[in-house]
Amino acid sequence: MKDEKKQIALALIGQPGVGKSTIVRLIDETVESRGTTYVIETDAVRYTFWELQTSSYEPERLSIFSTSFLNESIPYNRYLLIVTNSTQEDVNQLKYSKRYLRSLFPKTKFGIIANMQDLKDRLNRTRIEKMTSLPTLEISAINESHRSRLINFISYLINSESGL
Ligand SMILES: Nc1nc2c(ncn2[C@@H]2O[C@H](COP(=O)(O)OP(=O)(O)OP(=O)(O)O)[C@@H](O)[C@H]2O)c(=O)[nH]1
Ligand SMILES: [Mg+2]
Repeated sequence: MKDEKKQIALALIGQPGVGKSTIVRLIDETVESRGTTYVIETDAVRYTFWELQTSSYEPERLSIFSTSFLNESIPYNRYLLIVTNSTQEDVNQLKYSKRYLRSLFPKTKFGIIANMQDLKDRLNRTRIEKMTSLPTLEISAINESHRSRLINFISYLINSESGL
């Protein structure tokens, strides 16, 4: 029989050290990286996670990355999860890059993972959603008890029409 699993692609992008790899490991600590991607399979779905480190959302790297991501994912079955350390500075950069990101990632649903909520002076979900108009998850990826929040957020993005 042919492979009829649903294919979902999720790109985690964000500045160096904001917690992208920790987030993938929070979902599945045994996950193995295949080059630049990580694959997590359930009976019905194959989730492929991509990770891109981007300093200041620089255009060259982003456009190279988006070309491969778009080539290897299915329109509307792909997600861009922008990971931030939730500082004012990082969220501001993200906010100013949003329009550009939208142009690079068509037919892609967007969400924000507002990581590092355990550290001081972090913006909360309400604040970030106001600034960016994107659905946002507050999390601390080093906290294993936040795993279900992360899974629920991803399920919510996958099952909702908002965020496009
Ligand atoms: N306090 C705190 N530390 C975190 C959190 N998430 C990740 N870290 C730590 O931050 C460091 C960087 O995390 P990574 O997951 O490697 O970050 P990354 O975005 O993959 O980094 P690059 O791949 O280098 O761009 C590690 O030491 C993590 O343990 C968090 O929510 N709170
Ligand atoms: Mg990493």
